[in-house]
Amino acid sequence: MIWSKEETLERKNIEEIQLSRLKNTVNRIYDKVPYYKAKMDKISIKPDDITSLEDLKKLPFTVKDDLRANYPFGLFTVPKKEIVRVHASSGTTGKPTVVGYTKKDINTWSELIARIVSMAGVDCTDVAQIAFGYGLFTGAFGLHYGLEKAGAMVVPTSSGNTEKQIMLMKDFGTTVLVSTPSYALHIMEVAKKMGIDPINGLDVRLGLFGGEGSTEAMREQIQKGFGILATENYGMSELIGPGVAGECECLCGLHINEDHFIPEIIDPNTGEVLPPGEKGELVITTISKEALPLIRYRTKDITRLIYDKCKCGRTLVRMAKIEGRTDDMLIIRGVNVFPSQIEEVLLNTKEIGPHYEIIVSKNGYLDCMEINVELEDTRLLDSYANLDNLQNKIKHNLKTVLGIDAKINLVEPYTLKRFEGKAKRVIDNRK
Ligand code: DLL
Repeated sequence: MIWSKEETLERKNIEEIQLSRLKNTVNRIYDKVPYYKAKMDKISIKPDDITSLEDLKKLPFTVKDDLRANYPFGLFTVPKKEIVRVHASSGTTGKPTVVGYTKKDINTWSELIARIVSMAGVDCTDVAQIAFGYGLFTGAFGLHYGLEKAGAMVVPTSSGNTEKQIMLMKDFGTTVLVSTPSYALHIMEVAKKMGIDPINGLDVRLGLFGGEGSTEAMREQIQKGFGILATENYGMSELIGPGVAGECECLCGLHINEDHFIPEIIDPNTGEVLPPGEKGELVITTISKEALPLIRYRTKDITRLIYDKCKCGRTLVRMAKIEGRTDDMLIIRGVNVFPSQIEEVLLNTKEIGPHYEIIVSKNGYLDCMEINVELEDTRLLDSYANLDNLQNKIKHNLKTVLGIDAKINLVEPYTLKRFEGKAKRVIDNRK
């Protein structure tokens, strides 16, 4: 279902909205945030210099360090009394990145989520179980209010407590699972252990997955294992949380809510804006947020934009599945490797399951990569020759894709760590 008319506007009309909102946003940050004013004054840009969308390029980028430098509320454009909610990103070191919302921001957020969940096929007959952690993370609360707005019955189980999660799923007739893709895999596996067939024993028909990257091969595993349509949605705490973009039922890229976010793709090394369709770092300018508007925020996520009209009728530009993050890229013996490339090869090998771990270390001066991956079927362990063949096959396929060697360790099922939130599959011991 198409939730709002803005999803199908002609490009010219979308751009009119974008320009008018961009001008308001630039005026707002210049007037209300001394840090932004100083940044713009330094390069002699005034809000009046922004007269077209092309002028966006003249504005400076914002990066995570800008938020850190202004911790906790320094980039807010409203006094604290107008903030009704804060969330924070789960920074592993130091202080988190804090984001704030006015009442209007919270309404906008619910509206955008209602849009993306409707895009994926949710309606008022659905029972949506939210298996993201409730708390400072934006995932659970963001999806919660938007799903309610779309009319679904929300079951706020939060993440973890997987057996109980599955029991409620069965008893309440959950039709929509909201989680990270890796937690969905784990839920699937635990259901099987409990003697519940994820396909016939549960009513789940749709997944709303996000918060972390995953490959098409992973999507296929989840779709097959659960018997569901696995859609993906994208967002980031700094930008609003989930709600920036989402997939419709055509599964051909994530529609960006362009009347609220202007996307650009840049070369991450030079900062130059790349021509339409080229792959690079996604940069987003928020144009409707009150409390914490961000200009040209560098997401570090790598994707490309797709401008052709989607079969669903929406005209909103789509972003391709995120390929990785500029800070996730491993450089191994001089070769750039994205964990998603490894995942694609592993998950396309039928004898192994979707659970793996990448370990990078140094042997003297030389980088070494080792991959632990679980076998799907323990029977392979009985034959040394079969194991050896499989190891060599994976090694060969990885070498073809990456151009480098990796040591493959095939391990027994259920031996690697499982994740209830965002998965951490890379251990880089070189750091
Ligand atoms: O993960 C917001 C979110 C929650 C989005 C739930 C969707 C669903 P952060 O914790 O700030 O916010 O992490 C943002 O997560 O820059 C991406 O690298 C990654 N990410 C989020 N969604 C996707 C996705 C939330 N669909 C960071 N595909 C982003 C790939 C994703 N990566």
